[in-house]
Amino acid sequence: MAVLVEREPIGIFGRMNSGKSSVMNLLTQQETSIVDATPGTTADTKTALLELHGLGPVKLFDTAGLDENSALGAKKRRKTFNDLKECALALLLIDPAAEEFAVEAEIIAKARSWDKQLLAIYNIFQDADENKITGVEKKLDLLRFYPKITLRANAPACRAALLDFILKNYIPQNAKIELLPFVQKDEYYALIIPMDEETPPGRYLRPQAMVEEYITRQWAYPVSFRLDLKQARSPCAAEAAAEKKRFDAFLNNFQKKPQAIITDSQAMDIMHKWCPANIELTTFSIAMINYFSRGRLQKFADGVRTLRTLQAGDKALIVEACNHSRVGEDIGSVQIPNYFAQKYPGVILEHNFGREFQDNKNLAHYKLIIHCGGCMISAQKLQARLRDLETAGVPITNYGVLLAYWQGEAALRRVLKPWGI
Ligand SMILES: Nc1nc2c(ncn2[C@@H]2O[C@H](COP(=O)(O)OP(=O)(O)O)[C@@H](O)[C@H]2O)c(=O)[nH]1
Ligand code: SF4
Ligand SMILES: [Mg+2]
Repeated sequence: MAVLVEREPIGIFGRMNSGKSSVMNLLTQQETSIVDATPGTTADTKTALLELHGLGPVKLFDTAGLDENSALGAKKRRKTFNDLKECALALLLIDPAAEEFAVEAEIIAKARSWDKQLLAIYNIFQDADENKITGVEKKLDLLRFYPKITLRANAPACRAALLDFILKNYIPQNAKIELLPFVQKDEYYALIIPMDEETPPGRYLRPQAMVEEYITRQWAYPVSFRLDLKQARSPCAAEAAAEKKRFDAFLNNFQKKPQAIITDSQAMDIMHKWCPANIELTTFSIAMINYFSRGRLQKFADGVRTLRTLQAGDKALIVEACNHSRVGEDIGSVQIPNYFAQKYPGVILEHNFGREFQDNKNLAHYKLIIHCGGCMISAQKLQARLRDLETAGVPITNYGVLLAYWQGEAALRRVLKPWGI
């Protein structure tokens, strides 16, 4: 069956006469758009379908300038912003010789609020313009979040450098990533799902549903085990032993042992001890963050090391991507804060739920970000978060990585191993 690959939608934005149509033609290697010194030459968005080496099928949008002050200009603006919404990547053309950068600031602000990737292109009309770039960056503060290139849009020789720049910095929408790359056909996988009295009936949480569906789709067999966490952690040895016995019986019933156990991160304290050494172990939260960050689990594994350097007075931020109702022994609002109170007294914990993170202007104040699995936000949004944190120089880790780390180095190594880390 043929798989339909979506074209990568890439738009070219900027003020009139900044060289947008020239960039369009540079990329298509033909006169797709009219290039002319008359302001407002590109009246309507021009699109081109092409294959870009290394990126595959692309749909390019050459848009009208956003700074035309007329009734027609207002219509062009609406059209252009609709195009921006449709694009995954915005190429922002900047003429460093411009006097002010209101249009550019507006494009960046819109691209940010829509979680678009953006790459800035300084188009040099005269050699002297290159010296003006530092001035542009002082006036356009938000530019610091984005990669930049300097070129001459009307010089065919600049095409290779521009393509290279796009390839290096753009994370394609079509980059497919496996949810559980270690899953093999005809093998069993045990899912550890501790429900408590408050867990809403009727459905699995999204991470559980995604993992179960993925394993089934790979012609493998997901098998769920409801772990009674309270009993497993009971101070009464007999009670804890009874739960352990139930779990052992579950595993012993398999003629062929499960290849891996995927557990709720909350149960890492138990599973690290109970999961036999010959069965791999990882968590739902780790699977989610790796998937939605498009394979950047290593970054979250590196981030957890920051814990060693935390001191009283430092701030850490707990981020939950959705506003789901928080019940019982919730990881973000109960487990992690309790643990911090014991292990890192004096470290200040703050929370962002749902959309709060986007509006948080103080990211640079945190020593560490602790992010949930992120299953309710788009990969695009998570990429935007990672980009901002990288610019601010703030490390990030994840619930699953953190809860494994707290069980010791061996537990951390174990949950990362299935991912080749
Ligand atoms: N010298 C020079 N002229 C350029 C460059 N890029 C574009 N132009 C000229 O600037 C004018 C506007 O270019 P165009 O691509 O139509 O800009 P748009 O309005 O942003 O689409 C045209 O006369 C181009 O030939 C460049 O890098 N150097
Ligand atoms: S977005 Fe985060 S908090 Fe919400 S269900 Fe997914 S992993 Fe849990
Ligand atoms: Mg044009």
